[in-house]
Amino acid sequence: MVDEKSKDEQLEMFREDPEREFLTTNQGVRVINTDISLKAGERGPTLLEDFHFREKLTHFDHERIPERVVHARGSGAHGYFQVYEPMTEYTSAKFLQDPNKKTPVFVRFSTVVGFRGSADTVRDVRGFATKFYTEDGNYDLVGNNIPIFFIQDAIKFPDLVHAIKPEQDNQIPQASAAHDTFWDFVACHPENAHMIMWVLSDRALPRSYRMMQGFGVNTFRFVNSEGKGRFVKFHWRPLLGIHSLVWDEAQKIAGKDPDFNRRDLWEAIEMGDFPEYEFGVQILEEEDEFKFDFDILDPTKIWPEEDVPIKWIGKMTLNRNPDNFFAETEQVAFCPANVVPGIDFSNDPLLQGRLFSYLDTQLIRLAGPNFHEIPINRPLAPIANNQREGYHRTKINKGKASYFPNTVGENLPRPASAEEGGYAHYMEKVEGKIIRARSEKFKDFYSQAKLFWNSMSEPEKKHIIEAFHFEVGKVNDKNIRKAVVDMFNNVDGDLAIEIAKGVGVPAPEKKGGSPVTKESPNVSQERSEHTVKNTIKTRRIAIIAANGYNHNDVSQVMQALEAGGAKAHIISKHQGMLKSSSGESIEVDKSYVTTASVLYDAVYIPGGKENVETLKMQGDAIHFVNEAFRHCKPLGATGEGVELLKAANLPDIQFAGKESADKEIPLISDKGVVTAVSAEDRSAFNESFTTAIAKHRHWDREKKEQVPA
Ligand code: HDE
Repeated sequence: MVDEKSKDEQLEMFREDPEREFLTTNQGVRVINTDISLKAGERGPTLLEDFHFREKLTHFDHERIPERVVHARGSGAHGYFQVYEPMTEYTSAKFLQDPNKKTPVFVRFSTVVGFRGSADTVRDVRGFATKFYTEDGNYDLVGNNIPIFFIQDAIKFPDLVHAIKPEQDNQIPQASAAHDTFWDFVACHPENAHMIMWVLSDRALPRSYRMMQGFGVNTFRFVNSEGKGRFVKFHWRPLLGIHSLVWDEAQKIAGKDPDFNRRDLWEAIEMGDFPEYEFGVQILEEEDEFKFDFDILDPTKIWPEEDVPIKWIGKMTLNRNPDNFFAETEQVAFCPANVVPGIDFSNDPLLQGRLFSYLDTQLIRLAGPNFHEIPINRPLAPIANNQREGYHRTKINKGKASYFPNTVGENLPRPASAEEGGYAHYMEKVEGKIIRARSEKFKDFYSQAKLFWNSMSEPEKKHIIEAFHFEVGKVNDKNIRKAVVDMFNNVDGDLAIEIAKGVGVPAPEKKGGSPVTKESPNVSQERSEHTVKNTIKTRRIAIIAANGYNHNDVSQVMQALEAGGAKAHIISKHQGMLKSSSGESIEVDKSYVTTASVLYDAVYIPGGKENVETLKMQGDAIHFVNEAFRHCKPLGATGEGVELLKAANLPDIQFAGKESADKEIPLISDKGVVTAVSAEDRSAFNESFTTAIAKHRHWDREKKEQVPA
């Protein structure tokens, strides 16, 4: 019986608490000294017979394995999955039948392009790979946070990856698409158009792995116990909503905290804020295969949710951090070909290639064919077959025979029938000539790129144009820049004109564009019904303070934030204790030099005359406010704290306060800047500030470009 604890229990057999009393060699011999090598005389050469020295160095010399060729940088977490209701009608997969069953999972989130030590917040697709340890064997859903892909056929994958990785001669740039070879590739491959729109959108800058969607991308199949198949696409949606960073912020975080997303995931799980994602499927009857103006096997196309709604069928909770990064997160091996009965493939040509590539890459990355024995990769279902040798084999199979059929080993292990749980491939009827071609509908490169563009909110459109300016603006070759502009003229003429303005090439001579006028609001993060803007759960709020702060203000706001599930940090010039105007004290969590506004979701400034007089003289405090303002984050201030916002010269913002000796302006919430001065308004402040934080960003401020950041 597989349950929530099964994988943990299996891993327990391999865990070792390192606090043993004596240091030993790998042969278990106690070591007498590990600091000084064995020498011929105090000043003589080191002796070869110092086996401890040799073992220690040799092991160290071999401590690296090749990083993944893509998705090298990742972070993992354990958890479990639970289905809402039996999916018997659609699939025989056992982990999708019983709502009481908790199937253990291991998830690895990743960036794609950067090397293992690169920064988290680069503009990139994010991997979202899930290993379900089911009673039928391991099922891997190896997805991304963008529902489509750059190319239509796996044979182009090496070209794509060679183009986007750092350039051949100098290995520049790291973890970035903003260079000539990538945009050359884009301009040579119009099938990229739709994916580029997504990659230049806010989707490529997730605020947190806990706040991004996941997609299976390729078309798969559900097959029920009667052998009926249906096409499916898989989706994950985070219960915290879908939220992103802004580009300037993302770049700064890459310096301030390159581990931003990794740390966020780790800390959330450590604090018990377990990330949760709903699992959804779009299900398509086989008879509807040709009903659409796109080919359902084309991985550069979504199935718009308006046409094929998502059925939300279960929930995944990530509740445990790995014990050891290398053993688990680095050595985990995902493969889209790892399926269980009830889940099958489609002829999507990208998927077909993926089915080959993952096992192949793992053979070299994990050095041989026995990597399924590495604890994190072991299924919970028993393994029995005749594959027994090869590097790093740990299992000791007893008996004489390693072939089938046999008479010396009771003819076991034997193949199972479908009724006994044997995997029966879906009996799809296939006909055709051997040919290098794709169906006609694959050639429509622009309609869904336009659909995506049409669906964006105004701020999202602005971000895409700015992303083009950054990415294409970094391309040295003007011909490539021009080719990109011309390519996107096929998507939307106005978009092409806007791109051209920022990248130093002329706009297209003739305004073009796809005729598509349809929208699909759920592809927009802002407009999507899958996003959530009514919770402040797990958000980080910076409280900027100095000596003389108003203790009542701080404790009230902290209480309200914590009640909503947010975390507040006190930030000041120095670490240590601050004294309030009424004599209490509070510990500073971070100093200006150890943190920055970009690492927080919102900023609050409490009252206190001395407090604000001090903050007004600190460029770092003013910068904190300015930067948060420019990144459209909620700002809150009460009492004299409002004076700091005023000192930061925030344009066109209305503040609460005294307008004249006898006129007091009450609580104001203007474009996410929430201020309260009178005691009465302060009681309403918490709710107003919390609402502003739940909204995440206040884009109407973006036009205030005069504010420095
Ligand atoms: Fe992958 N991909 N991929 N990919 N992919 C790998 O496998 C590949 C694609 C994805 O956290 C590699 O073990 C080909 C789409 C994730 O360990 C490799 C093609 C999607 C991860 C590989 C694709 C993905 C990988 C590198 C085009 C979203 C990281 C290391 C046909 C659905 C998994 C490894 C982890 C990793 C091949 C395209 C997702 C080389 C040939 C589309 C999340 O096998």
